[in-house]
Amino acid sequence: MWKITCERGRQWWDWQEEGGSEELINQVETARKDFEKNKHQQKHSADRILRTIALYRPLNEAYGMDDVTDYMKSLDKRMSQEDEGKRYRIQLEKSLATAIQYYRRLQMSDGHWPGDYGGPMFLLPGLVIVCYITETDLGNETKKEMKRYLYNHQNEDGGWGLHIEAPSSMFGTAMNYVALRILGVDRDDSAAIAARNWILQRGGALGIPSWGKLYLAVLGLYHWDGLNPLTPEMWILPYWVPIHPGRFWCHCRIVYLPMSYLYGRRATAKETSLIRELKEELYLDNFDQIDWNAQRENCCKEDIYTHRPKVQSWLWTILSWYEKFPIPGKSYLRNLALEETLLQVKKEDEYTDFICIGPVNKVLNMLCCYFDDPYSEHFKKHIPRLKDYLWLAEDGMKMQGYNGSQLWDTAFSAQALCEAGSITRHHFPSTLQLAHHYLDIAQVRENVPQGERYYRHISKGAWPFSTRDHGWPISDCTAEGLKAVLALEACGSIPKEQFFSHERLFDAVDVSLSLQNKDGGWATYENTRSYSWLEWINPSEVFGDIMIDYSCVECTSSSIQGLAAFRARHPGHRRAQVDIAIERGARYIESIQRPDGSWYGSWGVCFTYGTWFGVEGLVAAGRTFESCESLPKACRFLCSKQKSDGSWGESYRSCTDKVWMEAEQGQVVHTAWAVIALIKAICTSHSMWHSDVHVSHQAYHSSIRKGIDFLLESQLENGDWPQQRISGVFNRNCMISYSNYRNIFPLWAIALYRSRCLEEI
Ligand code: LAN
Repeated sequence: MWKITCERGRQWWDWQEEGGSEELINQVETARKDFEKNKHQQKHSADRILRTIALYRPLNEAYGMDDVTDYMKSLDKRMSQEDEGKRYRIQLEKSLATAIQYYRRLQMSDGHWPGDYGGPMFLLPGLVIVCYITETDLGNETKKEMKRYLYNHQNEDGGWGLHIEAPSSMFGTAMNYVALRILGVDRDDSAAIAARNWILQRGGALGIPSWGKLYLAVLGLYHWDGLNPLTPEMWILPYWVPIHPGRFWCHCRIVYLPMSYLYGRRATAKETSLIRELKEELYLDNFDQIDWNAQRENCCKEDIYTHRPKVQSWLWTILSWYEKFPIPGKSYLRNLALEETLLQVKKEDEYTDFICIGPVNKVLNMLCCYFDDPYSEHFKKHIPRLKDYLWLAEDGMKMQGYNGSQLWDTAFSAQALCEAGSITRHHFPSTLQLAHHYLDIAQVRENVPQGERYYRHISKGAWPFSTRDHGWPISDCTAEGLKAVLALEACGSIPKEQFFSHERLFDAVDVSLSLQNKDGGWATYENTRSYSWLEWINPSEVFGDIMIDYSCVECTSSSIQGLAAFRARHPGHRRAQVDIAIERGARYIESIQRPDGSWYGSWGVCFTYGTWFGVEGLVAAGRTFESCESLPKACRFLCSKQKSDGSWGESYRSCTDKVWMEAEQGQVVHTAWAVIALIKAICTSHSMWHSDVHVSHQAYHSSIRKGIDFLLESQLENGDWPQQRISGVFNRNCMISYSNYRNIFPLWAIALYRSRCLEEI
């Protein structure tokens, strides 16, 4: 039976030969069967293994188990007694109490909510390939579950997409085909045949996008001449050059870092019989007779998201001459560059406790260290940290997009729970205390030593997205962490002696203020360090807008909200800077509102998500419905997208196409975002209960009420909500799961409605 272990936010699955009651095992098996039966319709798993195990823990063993039996009974009783008008109020309370009663049981002993952070389909193959090359054993049960995952997410046409809901692409298909074969699936297996046909019908794996070319090249399955140069010498340019990698978005720089080391060394695995077989299976022609140089720009049409401008192709041609022809001093420069890139790789490993910033550089860094010295301690330290990225669900074992979303989910959960006010305070206080504990242990308490040398921004006082070990500071995680701490400490359930010291809050504010950009907005991890024309040299065909860290509505809004919440508590601290930062942030948000009233969301699907942040940011900055144009416009936008059943539903295609695309079915997460935005825009205006304003808000109120009713109707009996479509995104084109959103946001919306809009009835 599998066991999930959580400690200091670290969550990982272990296989244990013994254990697991028959009932539990049956429930897990049923979950697997249910998924498989419906895998082409519902591609998103519902984290049923974690949840089954978590709910199975006896009450007294799990933490935060305030006894609510009597309370739940009393609600039923009141429901049957009260008159119609009051019954709705109790219905809301009951919905919240059931939701919290369910959700608190998923909380772990360190206070965080674990969850599946899968979605992308190009990550697991990277891990499998690197483990193959480095001879790292994953264990039979893990391999079995990985195969299950690959089978479950193969599309009906035999291919795999960039993410679970995407149509098949060469990147997805060739990578996952190789992974299947490495995991021991025979070439004559029917899934393998279907996948190979998909690849060969499109001319073979020659047209795999650049990242795939790199993975194949290290395996010896693609010739290095077929890659556009990943010149490591970039790293020894002076920093003032606008194309210095230190100026890139951190994810971009830190993924191309190990790539350029591997490319610079042409690091290639030794040939095995499997690799010889794959050389035949992936291509139509004989591997050794392929004109590799002609493949540099070859990318399958199914894969292309970002089209290359001509300048980029010229750049690659010039750089490939540099690779090809003898130039004096070249090998000196190359050695210098390899030394520098390896040093940068190793520092990133150390500073993140070998977790690394994300799943791509995690395995590539590990590979660099292996090629550097397979017997080194440094390489070995990578291995136990692979588990941090693995997640088991009913669809199988996957590699997640990060080492989890622990802090992010916990910060939102805490705020939603606080919004439920007396319900949580009176009946579930220990869940609030535990959440506070997680926020405490997850805050970053120091800066990276010699940070600047490694292009790192300050991190002392920041919150990361996942765990303190990971430690990369993020603007909106810092802000949401700060908001959550302030909300928890104001709710009355946290003992005073456990409060954060003022210094720790001040540190968070310092980070927040330091991250504001010249344009008034906030980007993700760092300030914007270069120009958007760098996108002309974006080498990745499948991702958009990755070159620099751009200001976005989400990070700006969260940062404004964090600063505003802090200002209310400590009105004297850095007051002038805080005021100015908030006002500049609000103007930035106004400036990027689209003509239709919406905001484009960069990290969630999509206009619903962006508009929720846009509204919250403006409201936190003091804008009101009556005093500005942006809020009414945003509300009109949202209402125009409401479905007749009261719900909202947006497709992930909004993110890729940058125009509103309706999802056929109402989504609870979108409905909650829209409802929260409307409530914040409408129900917080002080004049709302004055007669004339009240009348003009009637339509909005009924729209909000219909949204709330949809959420109430969609709630399951045990307090959960159904898992629907994927709701997160990155780099415009790849979707990612936020498995706890289905609980957090409906709960938050209903709580908000109850606390702010009920005077009306
Ligand atoms: C994340 C996860 C968190 C996310 C939010 C905090 C929600 C957002 O508001 C700001 C951006 C951020 C930090 C973010 C950026 C891109 C990430 C790191 C991810 C979506 C998780 C995975 C993704 C990363 C780039 C995936 C690895 C793939 C590559 C193309 C390098």
